[in-house]
Amino acid sequence: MQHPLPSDAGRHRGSLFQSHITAKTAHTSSQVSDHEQKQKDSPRSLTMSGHVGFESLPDQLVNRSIQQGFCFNILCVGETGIGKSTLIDTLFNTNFEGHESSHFYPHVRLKAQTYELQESNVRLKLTIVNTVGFGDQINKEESYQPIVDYIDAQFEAYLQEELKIKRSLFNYHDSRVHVCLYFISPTGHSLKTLDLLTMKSLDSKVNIIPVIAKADAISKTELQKFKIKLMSELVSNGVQIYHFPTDDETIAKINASMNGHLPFAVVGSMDEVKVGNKMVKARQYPWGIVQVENENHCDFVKLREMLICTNMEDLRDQTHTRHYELYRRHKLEEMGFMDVGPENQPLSLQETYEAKRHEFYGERQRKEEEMKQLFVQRVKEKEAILKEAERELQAKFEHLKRVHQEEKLRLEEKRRLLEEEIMAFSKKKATSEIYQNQTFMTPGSNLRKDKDRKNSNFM
Ligand SMILES: Nc1nc2c(ncn2[C@@H]2O[C@H](COP(=O)(O)OP(=O)(O)OP(=O)(O)O)[C@@H](O)[C@H]2O)c(=O)[nH]1
Ligand SMILES: [Mg+2]
Repeated sequence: MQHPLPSDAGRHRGSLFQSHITAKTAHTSSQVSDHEQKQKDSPRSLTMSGHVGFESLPDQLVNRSIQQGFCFNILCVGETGIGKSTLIDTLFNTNFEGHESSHFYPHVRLKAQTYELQESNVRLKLTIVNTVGFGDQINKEESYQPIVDYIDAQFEAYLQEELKIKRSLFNYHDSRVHVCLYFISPTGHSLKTLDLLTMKSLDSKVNIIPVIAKADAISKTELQKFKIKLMSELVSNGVQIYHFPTDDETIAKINASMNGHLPFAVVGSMDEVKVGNKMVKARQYPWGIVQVENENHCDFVKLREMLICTNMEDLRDQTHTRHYELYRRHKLEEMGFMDVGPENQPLSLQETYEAKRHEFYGERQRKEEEMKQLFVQRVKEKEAILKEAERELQAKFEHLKRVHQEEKLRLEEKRRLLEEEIMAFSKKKATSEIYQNQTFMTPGSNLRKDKDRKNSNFM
């Protein structure tokens, strides 16, 4: 399990095509008997008569790993000001120029920074990812989503590189998160809902190591009770935290005992204080000094030992073989890839591809047919609507024509009557004029008498 491999994981570990090769072998061999199969599978052990040299293989691996360097990515999740940066600085004995975050960000975001470190001849590309604004919003419902998204995005980037035809995993900067240090407030009470929800949504994606931050703020007896309470809450809520592996006998004992100290209660400080005749990292208070590296004061040394010295490679390995594998499996299944067919027969990538293509064409044809039918139906519906509209228009037109005709007839009748009236009137007028003229021309007529009478009145 503990093999000092660099980030070039794809070459040494399961690749996309391996499952296919294994499946094919199993399929052909199912035709021979179990006994024969066992004989075929188990290699014969032989004794060599002299030195060959492959005993240097582990050294070759070590040399190559040292040449290539290592990478390790830490995600720090915790409320603003809980001591994330101080702890990381103390862990790596460096000042990673961090800035204080504001408490007024509307959303949680993640800030990643990569550093190149070197210890003797071992180079480490270290990425520190910090949550910014975690726990500061009034509504904390979405606080963990950006963290989940960040972890998934790093898996996705690796998967995309792995799926490339021309992949270069050997010099790929693996940004997948190897460990999540989850900072718990030293309240002495219990986990907050946000802590539980966040850890629950991350536990299948990353190795979580919970730590009790600023452990100098809690008394010794309270701390023990707090640790027990936290662990029981994690268990009862089904949160899977990272346990130091106990399957490698060289470190099984120390790891098993360290698992009993989880969650580590840590204190961080880069300040050096003189204790006796030695300068030690500590936090100084009016009533005394908390020494960071004193195991009676806090679990900082335990965390550093476990995280950096003993289990860094296991954390990298678990990230690849467990968390990334799960992500990759879900993603490939989502894309329609399967190792076995519906009747449990092994399926090659080619077969899956062909089946998918077939399914895709079938689906496309079905969709095309559906679209065609829908189109014809729509055209028919539209035609019917248009015909109906035309019919209505025609009826309207006929109605108007009839009304117009009737109006015309009525008007013509009126005109005829009027003309008759005019004619009658003209006749009457002519008759009356003739009569008037006759009356006027007659001497001594009444008209003349009237005129004379009028004239005499004026004189
Ligand atoms: N009592 C105590 N204070 C600590 C401890 N670690 C850090 N602090 C103090 O807490 C304050 C914030 O520490 P940071 O390390 O900046 O916290 P942070 O979580 O990185 O803060 P942001 O990045 O702004 O979210 C500083 O004043 C530190 O000195 C600790 O273990 N105990
Ligand atoms: Mg910080």
